[in-house]
Amino acid sequence: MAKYELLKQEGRAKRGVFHTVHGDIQTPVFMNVGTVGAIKGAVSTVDLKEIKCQVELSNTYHLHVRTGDKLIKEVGGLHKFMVWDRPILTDSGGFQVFSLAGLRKIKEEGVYFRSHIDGAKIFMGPEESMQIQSNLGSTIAMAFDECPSSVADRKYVSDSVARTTRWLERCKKEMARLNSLEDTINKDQLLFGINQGAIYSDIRIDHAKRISELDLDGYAVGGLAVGETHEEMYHILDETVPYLPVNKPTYLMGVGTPANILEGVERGIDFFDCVYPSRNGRHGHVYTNQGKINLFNQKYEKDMRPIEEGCQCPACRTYSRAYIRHLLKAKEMLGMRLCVLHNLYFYNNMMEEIRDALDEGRFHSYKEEKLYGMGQINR
Ligand code: PRF
Ligand code: ZN
Repeated sequence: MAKYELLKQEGRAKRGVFHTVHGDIQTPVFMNVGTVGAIKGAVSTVDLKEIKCQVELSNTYHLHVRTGDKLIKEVGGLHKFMVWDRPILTDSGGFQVFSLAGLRKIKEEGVYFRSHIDGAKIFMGPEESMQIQSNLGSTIAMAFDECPSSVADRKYVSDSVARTTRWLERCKKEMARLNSLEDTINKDQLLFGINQGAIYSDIRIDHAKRISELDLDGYAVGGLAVGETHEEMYHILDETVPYLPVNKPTYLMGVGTPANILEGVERGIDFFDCVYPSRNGRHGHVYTNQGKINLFNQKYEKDMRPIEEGCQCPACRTYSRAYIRHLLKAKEMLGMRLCVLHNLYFYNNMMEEIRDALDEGRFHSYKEEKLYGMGQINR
């Protein structure tokens, strides 16, 4: 059974549909980030259905250290716990351990670290990451990887990538075992491998070829948007994505701005996720087709227009820039919430526009128009 159907291509850009037990995912898609099982900014899973969200993303590491995956399994899994029946992707914990946890030590078997919540000693390796994600019962589990720094030297990156490959083989084996157990929440849990290699194209390409042989359910490009320039990121995508299977979904982890997403789609990416829309929303920074605006700016004081004219999001359908600005200044939670709802809608809606453009073979001109409107390119 082919899980991913490639519906159309325009250059390298892909329009596809990914069939999962929790429903179809139309790609390209943006995954809405709910790290601890909730979108920051008081956005509920009921809201997510109103803002065109197809996939929610949560984190293995965060749910393991707080409340715990065993408890979540006992109450029926993450879907039931957060009341969300559409697909959920869980990140493996590797990246979060490196960015959040204290005193970490990387060994062949996995990573020893201390929890950022209470300092407790924790060990996480490929098997543990798969076990936690299996307890959560997410639709898609991510492989346990190391994301080397963008300035790591060649020798470090090459050794790290070799270890990440060995970890991936262990993830695949453990996932198969867990999916065959009697009391597993989601016996159809899918596994995506993650390409690494920092900014070394040859290491990236060798790794992409190697992991493609493992016939996984999808492939991510990790280790980007970690300090390198946008041009370096686009170059790595140009070089690497052609070595990932075209008949499987591709995922660019933690990316990015609307412009980054348009450039990623052009280079063959299906899945994206990023905290920007929710984080910016919480600070009153909202996206429009004319670029990002800061609602704290005094010029919006008496502006009774919606954030974006014609936007069908819950904020714009009802409230004005002036009122939302007032709420933000008064530190009322509703202000934040409305901005986050608008921003996520903007991202999810842009993905729908991208899919429509691909369906009609006009992605390239759509992209140029969008970037020009947002002030990202000159003409
Ligand atoms: N690995 C994992 N999660 C990630 C990344 C990665 O490299 C990134 C890099 N942008 C974001 N999230 N497992
Ligand atoms: Zn809106």
